[in-house]
Amino acid sequence: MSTPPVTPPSEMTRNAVAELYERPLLDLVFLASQTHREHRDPSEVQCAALLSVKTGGCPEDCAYCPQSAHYETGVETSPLMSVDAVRTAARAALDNGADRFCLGAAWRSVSDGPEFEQVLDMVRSVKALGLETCATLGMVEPHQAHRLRDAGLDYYNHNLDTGPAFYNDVIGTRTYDDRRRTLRSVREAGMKVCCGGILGMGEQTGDRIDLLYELAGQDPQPESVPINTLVTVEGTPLANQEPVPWDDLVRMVAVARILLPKTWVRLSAGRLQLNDATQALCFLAGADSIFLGDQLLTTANPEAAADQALLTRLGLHRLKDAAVPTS
Ligand code: SAM
Ligand code: DTB
Ligand code: SF4
Repeated sequence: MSTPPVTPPSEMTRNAVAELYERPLLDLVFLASQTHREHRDPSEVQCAALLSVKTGGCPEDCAYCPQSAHYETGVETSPLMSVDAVRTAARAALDNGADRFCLGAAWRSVSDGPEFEQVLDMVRSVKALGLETCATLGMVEPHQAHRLRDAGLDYYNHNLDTGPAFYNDVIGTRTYDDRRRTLRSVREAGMKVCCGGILGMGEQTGDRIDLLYELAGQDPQPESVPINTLVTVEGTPLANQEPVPWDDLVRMVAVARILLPKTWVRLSAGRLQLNDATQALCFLAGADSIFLGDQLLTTANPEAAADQALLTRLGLHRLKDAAVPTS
């Protein structure tokens, strides 16, 4: 029988993370499921909605991204949305069962000025609807992070994307340390950290282990970890990557759950490419969060009705529905 790790997950060495990662898949799923049940109600699924408030034309060269101005992807650029339009989208997301609303902008970094003020107003108006708020706007400086927090931002999403050794193969216009700096600004401003990565970009197993080690070693650990599988987009350098084998994804989710026992582990981009059985195994392995709604930022996500049907079939419920008395 497999024994649980005795070292606290946040203090595990890189070798210990690798040993965990290499355990037999079903042992891992069992251990992850046990961990999940010790810390949370495993039937609850946190549901975030995503809205691209400024789309395309981004100066960064992230090789996976349809919004980079470096590639011809056919994504139409659009300027910053109005606060009213964002409020309308957030209200619709709330009605559809989302509990968190995430604003995404195709920016390299936040710049002080009228557009940032408008984003702060967006945060205030989403917060006023009673939704948890999240934003992903690129790099932020400490004073900008403070302003976002003061406007009512609960989470800031900034992904490390992969391990440090593989990172430079994917992104040339900013460094791993830039990302760590932004994460520090977010944390020091008192916001919750949403930080994860992408599978399927051509990384080795060791790079995935490096990413898990990085995420688990943050002190405090991120409150939310999105695990994306690459959505391949024509025109990007990674357009022809092979799909991620289902068991690789389940393994990644399981190890993330064991290493980050109190964190929301989100089965993030790429769900449209997964069948129901794989998603079910991911939930068993401790995934407890999804993006809800048929659109991610520029690519498609499962229809809300299909997700609701899947959750019902698995005996899971949306976090927002948990507070509703059943009798
Ligand atoms: N521009 C900001 C930034 O990069 O920090 C925020 C938006 S960016 C689109 C947020 C994250 O989406 C990226 O860090 C990456 O992890 C994820 N992402 C982007 N394109 C993706 C794709 N094609 N497949 C999977 N994940 C993707
Ligand atoms: C994250 O980790 N995944 C989301 C969110 N954070 C911002 C973004 C996924 C984007 C997928 C490609 C697109 O739709 O443009
Ligand atoms: Fe720009 Fe973000 Fe896309 Fe990178 S991931 S190109 S920073 S929008």
